[in-house]
Amino acid sequence: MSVQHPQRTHPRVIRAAVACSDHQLKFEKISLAAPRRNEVGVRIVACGICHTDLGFISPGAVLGHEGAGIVDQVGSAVKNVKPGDHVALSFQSCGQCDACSAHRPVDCEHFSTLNFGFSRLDGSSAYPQGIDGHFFGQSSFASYALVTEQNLVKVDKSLPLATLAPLGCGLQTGAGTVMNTLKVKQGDRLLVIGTGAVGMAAVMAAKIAGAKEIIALDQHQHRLDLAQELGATEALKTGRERNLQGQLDYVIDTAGVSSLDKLGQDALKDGGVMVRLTGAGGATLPRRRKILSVIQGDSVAQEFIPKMISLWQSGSFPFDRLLHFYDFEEINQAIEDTRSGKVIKAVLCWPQAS
Ligand code: CXF
Ligand code: ZN
Repeated sequence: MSVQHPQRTHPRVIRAAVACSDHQLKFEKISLAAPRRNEVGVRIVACGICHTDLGFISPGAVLGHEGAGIVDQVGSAVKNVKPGDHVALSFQSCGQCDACSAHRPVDCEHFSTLNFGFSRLDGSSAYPQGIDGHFFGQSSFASYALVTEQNLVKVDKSLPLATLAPLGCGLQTGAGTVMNTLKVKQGDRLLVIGTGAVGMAAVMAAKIAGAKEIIALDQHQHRLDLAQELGATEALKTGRERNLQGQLDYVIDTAGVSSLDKLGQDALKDGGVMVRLTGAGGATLPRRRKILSVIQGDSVAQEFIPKMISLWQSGSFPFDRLLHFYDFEEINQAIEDTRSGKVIKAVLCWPQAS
């Protein structure tokens, strides 16, 4: 006989880092509605900071989209997780449109609303008036988030949740671009512009794929040094680039700086492919080259996050070397260090009850 747990139906009080008019984030106690039938309440343990969060800071917003935590409550229609399960969170998709049915959640017809609309798909909000939540279907700069089965990935309880948190966006984007979108193979030559978390993940994935030349370009020497430890065969400092004209199979632009984007285009061989992970450039294409705009490395999070975890466990994807852990209370400092480039991937952690 199954034991029935009473469902909590009233709102709960959570702590959330709410953006203020001075661009600082301040912790507030706010109420959050109980999960609907398709929703999952997750107690957040940690959350990475991604540059996309910084671009959406506006008064009332609760950002955060690289959350990881423990399932606390599930709605009646939720099938694949139960309270106590550990989960990593990723981007949101509807699970029902043509693209989702075709196993391409990055092309979900509701991608913009679900990830950037600060509401559920039907326009409602589980947050109080004046608070913009549901960012990427999670708003994980908080002690608790309401998610769905589409943006959670169940992970083994023995794994460190704070380490796994950034897999859900930045690392998935960089590694997925190399493995899923470009399918880089042995002997290929590529340039990675920008060695933040996305670029570093691309470098590590290209090494796994057996690329012959992995050139990293960045303005920070400390990042270039780490990129070389993680697999880059050559490091180029911005402003001191060498001539790469027509030499490369692939260019991955994670920086979105138009002069570097142009350098990347010129570096491609005929038939070469360039991926833009941020909007930049707009130049014409006099030669036969392809420029792709890629979201989340064309990943299905439920497949790609376990793949990254197993590559990490085998030692070939040492993404933990990119992480700097902060207490959640230090969120403004962590944001400043992310903006300045002092840290590659800041991860905010709530204190854990022992
Ligand atoms: C975002 C970038 C903008 C399009 C959706 C995905 N990736 C990471 O934050
Ligand atoms: Zn992101």
